Amino acid sequence: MDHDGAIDIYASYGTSYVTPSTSRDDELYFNNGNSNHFLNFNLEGDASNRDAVGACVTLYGAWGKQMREIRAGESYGIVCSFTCHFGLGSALQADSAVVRWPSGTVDRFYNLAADQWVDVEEGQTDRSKVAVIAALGGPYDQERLDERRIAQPWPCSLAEPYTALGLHHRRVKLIRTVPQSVLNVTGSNAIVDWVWLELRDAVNPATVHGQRPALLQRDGDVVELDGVRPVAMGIPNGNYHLVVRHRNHFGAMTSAALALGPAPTTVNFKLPGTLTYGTNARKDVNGTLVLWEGNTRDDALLKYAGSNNDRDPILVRIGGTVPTASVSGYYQEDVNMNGQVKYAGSGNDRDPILVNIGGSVPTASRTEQVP
Ligand SMILES: [Ca+2]
Ligand SMILES: [Ca+2]
Ligand SMILES: [Ca+2]
Ligand SMILES: [Ca+2]
Repeated sequence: MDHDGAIDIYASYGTSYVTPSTSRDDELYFNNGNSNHFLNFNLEGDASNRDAVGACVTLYGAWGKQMREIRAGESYGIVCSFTCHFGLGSALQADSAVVRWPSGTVDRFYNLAADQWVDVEEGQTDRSKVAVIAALGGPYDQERLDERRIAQPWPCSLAEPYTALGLHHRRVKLIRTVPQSVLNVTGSNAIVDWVWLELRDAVNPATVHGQRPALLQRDGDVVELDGVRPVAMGIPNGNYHLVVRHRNHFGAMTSAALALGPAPTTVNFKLPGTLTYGTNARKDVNGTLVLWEGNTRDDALLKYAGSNNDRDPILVRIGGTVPTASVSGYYQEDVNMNGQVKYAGSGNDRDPILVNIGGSVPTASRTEQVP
């Protein structure tokens, strides 16, 4: 009932099969749970029936293997939830989940963090796949930051931050999380942060058809939540513009619509040859194109001064009064993404905003080039 992962039970009493009891009230066992963990799957069929009756979910982890089937009914007059519920005990993640549909389609998920509801649409892990490569302006070209990340994992959020930022245009019920083990990878494939991919309509690119949170590696690969695979966008194969977005950087969109299918289509936003929508959608750093950083107030404008500027939130984050103060953690105001919000002094998060609007006129602004 409350989606906390501890199953609740509703019991009704009747005098006959379908007549409510006049002597006994219905009862609700409201299970508030304990310290154990869970993973739940909600399935939606496409080629198979919509309720996914007959589908089977197998979950693999340190405990071995568990299996659940979606059944239409258990007995006369009762019905069980169509949700596949798995108790994980003390385990914090599952190694993989395999969903077998009545149609024969198979969907596979890897490295699922515990305590989440996973929405699965039939065939989603094999649709409209993209192998995106991109770079963020904030942490880019700062060698020492990269070195630090090799030695010490970046304090990245386990949950994607975009749901909370209200970026969803389309129904997405899932708050996606990754296990800590995915974030502990070091070297060129270390995870820098969450990014957000969108597929836009080929003719009217303001229309969003599909969205996914994904992970950005240090070398620029944008990957699934297993930290490795190209991203399956989960919507039918077809022609789409691709948008890559980040919580405090401007997004960028391909100027061309791409024909996407089950084999990953590579889109390298770092290359000048990959044309993007609008003018100067990306920043040129010695020939590599990166996303513009500094959009601490997540709108389509980069501003240093005036109303709704992106500089003030930095000061507010560090307390609002002492400009030399700093705060550590995973914050939108951390423009250069070194794990620390700083307003003044060396390596502060304020200067890059001024640089990106031109460097000299504080009242200038820059506009995001995404329709
Ligand atoms: Ca409950
Ligand atoms: Ca890589
Ligand atoms: Ca802004
Ligand atoms: Ca910073």
